[in-house]
Amino acid sequence: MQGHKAQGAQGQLDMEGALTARDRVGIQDFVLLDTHTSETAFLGNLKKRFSEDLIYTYIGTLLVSVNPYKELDIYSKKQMDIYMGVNFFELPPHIYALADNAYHTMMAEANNHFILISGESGAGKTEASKKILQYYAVSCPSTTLLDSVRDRMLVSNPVLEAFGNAKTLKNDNSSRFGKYMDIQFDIQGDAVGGHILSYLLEKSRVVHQNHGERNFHIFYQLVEGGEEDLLHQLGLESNCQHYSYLVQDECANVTSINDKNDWKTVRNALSVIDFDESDIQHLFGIIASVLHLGNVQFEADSKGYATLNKNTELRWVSTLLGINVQVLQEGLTYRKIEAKTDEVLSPFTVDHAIYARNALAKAIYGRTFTWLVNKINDSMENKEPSRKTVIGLLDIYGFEVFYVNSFEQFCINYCNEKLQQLFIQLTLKSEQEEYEAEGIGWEPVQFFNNKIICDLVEEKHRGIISVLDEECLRPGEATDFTFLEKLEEKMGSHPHFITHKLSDKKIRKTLDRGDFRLLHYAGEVTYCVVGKVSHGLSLLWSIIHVYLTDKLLGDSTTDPRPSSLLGLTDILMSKEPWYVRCLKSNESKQPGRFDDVLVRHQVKYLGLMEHLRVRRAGFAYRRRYELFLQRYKPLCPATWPHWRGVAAEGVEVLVQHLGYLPDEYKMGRTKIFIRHPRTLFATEDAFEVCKHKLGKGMKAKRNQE
Ligand code: AOV
Ligand code: MG
Repeated sequence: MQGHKAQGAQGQLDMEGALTARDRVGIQDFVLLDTHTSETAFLGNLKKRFSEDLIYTYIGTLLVSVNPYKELDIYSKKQMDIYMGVNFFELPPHIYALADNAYHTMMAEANNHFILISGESGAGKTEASKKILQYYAVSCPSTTLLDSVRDRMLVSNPVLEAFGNAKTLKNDNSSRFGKYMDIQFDIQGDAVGGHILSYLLEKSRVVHQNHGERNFHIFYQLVEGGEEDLLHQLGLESNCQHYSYLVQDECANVTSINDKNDWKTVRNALSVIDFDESDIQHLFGIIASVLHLGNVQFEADSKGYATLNKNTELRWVSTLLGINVQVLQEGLTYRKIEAKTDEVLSPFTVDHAIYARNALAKAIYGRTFTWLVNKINDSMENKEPSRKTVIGLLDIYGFEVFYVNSFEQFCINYCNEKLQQLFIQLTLKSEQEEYEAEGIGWEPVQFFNNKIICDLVEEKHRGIISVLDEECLRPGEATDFTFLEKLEEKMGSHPHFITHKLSDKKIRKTLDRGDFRLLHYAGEVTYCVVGKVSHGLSLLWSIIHVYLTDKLLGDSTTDPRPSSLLGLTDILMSKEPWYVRCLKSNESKQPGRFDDVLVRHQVKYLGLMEHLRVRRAGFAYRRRYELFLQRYKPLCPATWPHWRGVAAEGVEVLVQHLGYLPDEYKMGRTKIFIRHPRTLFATEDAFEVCKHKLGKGMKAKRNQE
């Protein structure tokens, strides 16, 4: 990514930058909007741009993206070239500009960065993260060796999407796991490796899907697209209707999805990431075993205990997993109880046997997913010990509300709550605290801090997770209802927590006795505690509690284990942040439709207006006096080659010389604050020219010598 300006860029700049065109295309950076405090003006600008297919707009360096639900011709190689090495604000807003800016800052400052992509389900996070990865993979300088690493990084996407994404009511390709990917760059700026962490795969989908949703894509791809030989070896029929895990809601066929083609893509991708034939057999053997397991049916014997009526399916599971069929059968129909000297087998009821079967299917799938992520990581690993910097990409599942919300939604929405908290801490809060610390005059901006909701969930001894922990320590005594009662006892008066019992008459009508409702930052969600979807087993949440401790908080007793969500915050806090805020344009996935109410709601809860206010009143750039002076001192005779006084005074002399207007900058205790990026860019341009001259001068001098 060389620092040259491409020719084509200027034409576009003129088109969008000219005042005459302003009415048509709106303002490309909200910071420059005249009526900056008005939400209506904000929405008007977004809508105007959206109607011209301009889906990206800045708030300073934050990128707002509105899902167009149609293919736009803005992601070509030509477009990438246009954005390469060009200053952020010189071109129309683009995801490539953000990617490029993060890259150049990383190179200039030799530090680590991350790009946080957020927004609700279907808003365009995964698409945005793919565009960023493509930009790095395509634009970085290339060698044959690196090409293969880059190919692997790129194909990791279709593979992980096949196994970790599914059709939901919100999104035909919804991520059902959280993904954090580090892209590693060497000292020359080449992309040389990658590493993925996965979070909280929604395993329950393997055995149960809500109305109108599907299982993970890979099942349909295998059954619809799998070669005859392969299906034969796996004992599968090429018909989704045959598998009970796939037809719970009869929506196997979705117009936007072509399972046959996707199968080919995944097969090719697997060979790129070093899957040999035996790995492939192994992988799909496991996937097939899950489908066979789903078809294992139980009947009640005369005492009401579970028996297997026919065991062809079980034989396939046994063959594919290499487990003795007898052992498998016993495992599904009996519980082993350890007595003093020997083991006693206690038979399951049909409900329990189904539960055990489903638990096995989920465990198998979850482990396979972790194994797959590890394999992908092996193939992208860069073993060179040289120094590297990274740009991390975070793409998790978005906030979601369904008709019935279970423990999975609770985890997903809590994840989103945590990310919003991180955003608040890093932008609204720390920004304002810094002005205060630096003694910069400042009118504080009010914002809603969602820490109160994070605490409600995670606080030690008092939060929802703690209560669940306690209940899980009382096997046999705790039930769904005692859990709910405990919550009511502890949270009773909390402004963000409601249950049937705690609410007034009007709200009570909208709640069942087994529900609790949280007022999340992004909206209200009613969670069902009682086992509506679990064949009436008691303490549903405690059963999947393992999932929580294992996946959310990290548990060293299970291995291989996925990553802990709490660790993620630390990973991110140690890096420089960039933000992409994705907005959903309409609920019906229609191209070009902009639903004002829906977009306004998102603008509100994402805190975009507050962010704009802080940005607008604040300063886009700040540098420590020493660093600023060190870099730009050649631009002023009084500071070049050395300034012998205090750094802050040197900076003052320097910026006076450069003609900074009083309104353009402020001098803090340790740093200079610059209001608009254009001021810094002008200085940077002058510096480039000066460097060039200085370089020539030094070369001439050397030649003379
Ligand atoms: P998400 O990642 O935010 O949802 P996606 O990135 O999967 O959402 O986007 C959903 C769909 O919107 C995609 O499949 C595309 O059809 C369309 N789309 C999104 N961004 C663009 C774009 N820039 N250009 C064209 N179409 C786009 V979730 O994973 O459900 O939270 O959990
Ligand atoms: Mg996604």
